Amino acid sequence: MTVEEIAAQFATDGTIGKVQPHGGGHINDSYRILNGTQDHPDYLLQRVNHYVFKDVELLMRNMVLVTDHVRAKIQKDHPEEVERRCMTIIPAIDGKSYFKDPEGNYWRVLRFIEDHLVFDSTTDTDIAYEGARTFGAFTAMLNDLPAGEVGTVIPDFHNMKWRLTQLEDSIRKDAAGRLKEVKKEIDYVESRSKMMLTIHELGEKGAIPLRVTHNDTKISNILFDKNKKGLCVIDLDTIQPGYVTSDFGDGIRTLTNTGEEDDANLDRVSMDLDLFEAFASGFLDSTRDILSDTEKDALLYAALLFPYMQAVRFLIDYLDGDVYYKTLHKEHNLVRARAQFKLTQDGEAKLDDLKQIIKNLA
Ligand code: GN1
Ligand code: MG
Repeated sequence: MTVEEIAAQFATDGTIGKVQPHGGGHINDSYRILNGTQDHPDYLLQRVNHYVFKDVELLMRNMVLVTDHVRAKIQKDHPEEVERRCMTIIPAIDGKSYFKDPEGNYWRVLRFIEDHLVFDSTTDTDIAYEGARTFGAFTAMLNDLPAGEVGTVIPDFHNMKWRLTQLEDSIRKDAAGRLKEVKKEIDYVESRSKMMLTIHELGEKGAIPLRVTHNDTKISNILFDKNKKGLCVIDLDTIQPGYVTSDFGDGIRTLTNTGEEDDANLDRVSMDLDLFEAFASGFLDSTRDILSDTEKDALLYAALLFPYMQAVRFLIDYLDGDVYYKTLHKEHNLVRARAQFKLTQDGEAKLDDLKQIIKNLA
């Protein structure tokens, strides 16, 4: 089926005009459906990667539950802007929240939010603050949705213990014959594994609660309005039960990096303290009243854990032969892993500063 034919399977208003590729992302494919009829909204058509997301029905059920929950809150505070501040899922004509094509691909349609800004990265601390405040507000709106009500889309997604086991497995198999190239990286992983299990252990003990978490809090998953105020949290695929540290940690990982996620020049990769402070400040301004002291203390470890865990994930995919992340060249996952290890090391070197910043804000 063509994307136009697929778009026609949904209960959209107006007519389907041009359908054009939209945005980046390592996992899903997105298209913007331009409305062929004036004064009718555009839409976002997405093919959900079902290699990564094994249970798309569950994923969509979570997405409906969470957007309904959040919409009800936004309705109270910003009744005039509900459709800009919350994703709207457009059902398929059979009423389902997705459409499965004859080849077995899963598709969904969302209302396109007009006149937004997206930042793939930023050095502007106001934008960092706003992004974090918006993610934190999302966490806070979900505070009263019990974690058990959403399903687990990717088991053990941010479980460091399991990621280490997965790495051992990939080392043992050495499926792509690349093990010999990554000895140094593996030594580093081992040398830090104990500290990096801190959050996992707090969770196991029940010292930090399971919440409904977003699990992919990069700045590009926030839509901003034209005044650079945070508008809407997007990319809700990985919503599932998790710890608040995921949403803080992945935000820090992606936002504070002075280099690229896949920077080949490691001198460019470091953790920017001003951006760290801005993100922590925005996140805590929205969540200060709902987080426990133990959760607040755990945020510091999250700042190191998330670059480290992402590095391990890229390393695993490199060893496995690039089966998970889309790659642009043969060494891409290795380059990514090295950049994320560098970010972890820089965070370690700045640990006292990070600690002080969180302490002052919490
Ligand atoms: C993937 O596709 P994207 O960019 O939203 C990944 C995240 C990683 C990120 C690294 C389901 O997210 O967990 O942090 O790449 N998503 C999944 O860039 O694995
Ligand atoms: Mg994502």
